[in-house]
Amino acid sequence: MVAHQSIYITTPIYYVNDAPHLGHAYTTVLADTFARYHRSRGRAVFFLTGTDEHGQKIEEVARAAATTPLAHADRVVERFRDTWKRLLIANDDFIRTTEPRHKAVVERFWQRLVDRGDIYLSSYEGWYCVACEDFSPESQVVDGMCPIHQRSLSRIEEPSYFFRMSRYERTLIEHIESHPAFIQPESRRNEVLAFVKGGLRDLSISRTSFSWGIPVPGDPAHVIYVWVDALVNYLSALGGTEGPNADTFWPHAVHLVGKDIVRFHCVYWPTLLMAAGVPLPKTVLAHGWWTVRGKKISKSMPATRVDPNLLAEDLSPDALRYFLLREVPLGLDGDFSYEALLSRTNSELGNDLGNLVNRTLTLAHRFLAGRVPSPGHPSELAAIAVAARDQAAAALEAYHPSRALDAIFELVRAANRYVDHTAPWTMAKDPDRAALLPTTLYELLETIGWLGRLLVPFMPAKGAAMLAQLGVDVLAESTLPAWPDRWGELPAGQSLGTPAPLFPKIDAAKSAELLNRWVAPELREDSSAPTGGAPSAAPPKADAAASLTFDEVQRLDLRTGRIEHAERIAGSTRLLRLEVDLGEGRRRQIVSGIAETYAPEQLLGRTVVVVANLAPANIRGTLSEGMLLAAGEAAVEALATVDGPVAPGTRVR
Ligand code: ME8
Repeated sequence: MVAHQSIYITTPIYYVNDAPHLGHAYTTVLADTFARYHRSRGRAVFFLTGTDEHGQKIEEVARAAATTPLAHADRVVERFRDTWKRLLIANDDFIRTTEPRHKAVVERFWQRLVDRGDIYLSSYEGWYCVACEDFSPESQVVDGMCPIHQRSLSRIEEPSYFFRMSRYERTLIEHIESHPAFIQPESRRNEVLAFVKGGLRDLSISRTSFSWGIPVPGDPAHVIYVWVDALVNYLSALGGTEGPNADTFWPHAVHLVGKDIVRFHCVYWPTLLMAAGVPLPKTVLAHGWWTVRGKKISKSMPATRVDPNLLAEDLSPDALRYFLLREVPLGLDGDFSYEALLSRTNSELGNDLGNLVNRTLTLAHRFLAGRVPSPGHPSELAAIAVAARDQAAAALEAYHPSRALDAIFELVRAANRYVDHTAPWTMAKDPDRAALLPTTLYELLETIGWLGRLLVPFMPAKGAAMLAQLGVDVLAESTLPAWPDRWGELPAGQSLGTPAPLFPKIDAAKSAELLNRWVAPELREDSSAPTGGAPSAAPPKADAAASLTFDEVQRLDLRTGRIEHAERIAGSTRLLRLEVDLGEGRRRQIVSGIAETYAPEQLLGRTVVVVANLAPANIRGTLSEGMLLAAGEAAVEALATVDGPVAPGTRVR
């Protein structure tokens, strides 16, 4: 449970160099889901998103478009606002860094740092990447190029104000070490700690070679470094540290960010706040990247662009949100596939959830004249619903939305089994069971009410539609639908709404049509093939006859690994959880389907061959970071090993 009953949830403020893509949608949907969940628990929530409009990058894009930076920003910001509306994002505020309210707070913030003696004038000489809006350490520069964006760096030699970041190195290390919730997940926390322990240098925080930014107070030849300007947005949206909302919401902040901007949020931001004498935010929560065929979705890579607007329009915003939240555990990277989106929509949303609602409502109209019956004794569904609710709450408090959805869909599946085994349509004709029919349907209707309330944070429109089909006047509830509390609250006698499919089935022809609309022609699997086959954006399917190039084989990172620990995974006859030393200074956890061939104790100390660069996956709720090679067709017959002693982590080629 959150100790404090108010919570401030933020997304990064996005650059207005181009329209939002799926990556931006992901962070914003995560933040909206957490915000809606906390609101449904009756907590005070302030949810902020916005746009980052200053800096060299925006100035350059505007110049290329023969317009002014502000005119450019005015145009692009509308695309962000439209997208958030389409994705049912209910933010409490939207901040633009070009607004006077922001500028005023940035200027005061700067002055505080000056007053503390933490800003001094010197000169900067080094490399700068405009795409990163970041200085590139000499050690990372290869042939004058940015290693992330593969674009040439600018050599900068100019006077610059510096922030005495080095002063705060010790205090930052102490803060991170004594506040485990500050940087999540833990892997990011360890990275940041290692970075800070490597030594903090003072930070160049002003530029003179362009002018699109907030002028340095008292020295307008300089503009304030865009990251300092941008980070302060989290305070300026509250009206500054003395602002009307600051008392309630600062420092109860959870900053949601992608892993690309962890350093800015976990090193620059906290040291700047320390210097200004402002308490640090409670949490920086970093998620992984969405990729397309292994490449990060990014504005500068048109081939990876996935338009969330199109997907939300063609499916529903709820289906897209569900997919983003369910597909990848928060913190890991995920490869996006249109097929996986369609498949989850059809199976989990259409077949499992949609059918449950539809058949229950249809039965209630047929046998109960469309009214909620009186409740009888609670069935097994009541206990399952309480467990699902409590697991979902615990998962959301710990920022694991995919786990929360898993728990909620346990209830969906249990309710479908309940329909199957009670078979209410046979009850009316069976004199021994006819009296049980109303109670049975009550249990199902109440389950749908609970599901609607549990799902509203994830799928606001469909959750509300489920409640509306039960005759709950969603709009009349004082706030938005509340998290479920007591079993049996659906009032007897209430008129049910008309059943309508929540997620209409997408058949093969419709899928082909949608893929045609979504996938750019150059990205289709076989763009030269005669028409007829459904185009696909999924990774190429293995073709028995196809041979791999040498480069393709080289992409496989095979390594020797020593098994340090092995145990069975409860509830599975096939799976073992292994801890394997790959010479990385930490053990990798690998889930392996070899339990029918090997007992855990047989494996300890063995050297095996591991696919080390397999994308991490969640198997039965356990993170698996690699795969063991083994011989055997359907069943594992023997593990692949090496013929002689080698150190863990040795390359196998
Ligand atoms: O960095 N997968 O803005 P930005 C997942 N203005 N998330 C992604 C993503 C992907 N492939 N691509 C982008 C900036 N994101 C600064 C922020 S905050 C004070 C200033 C998401 O437009 C993710 O949240 O480059 C990432 O951190 C953010 O968009 C970067 O957005």
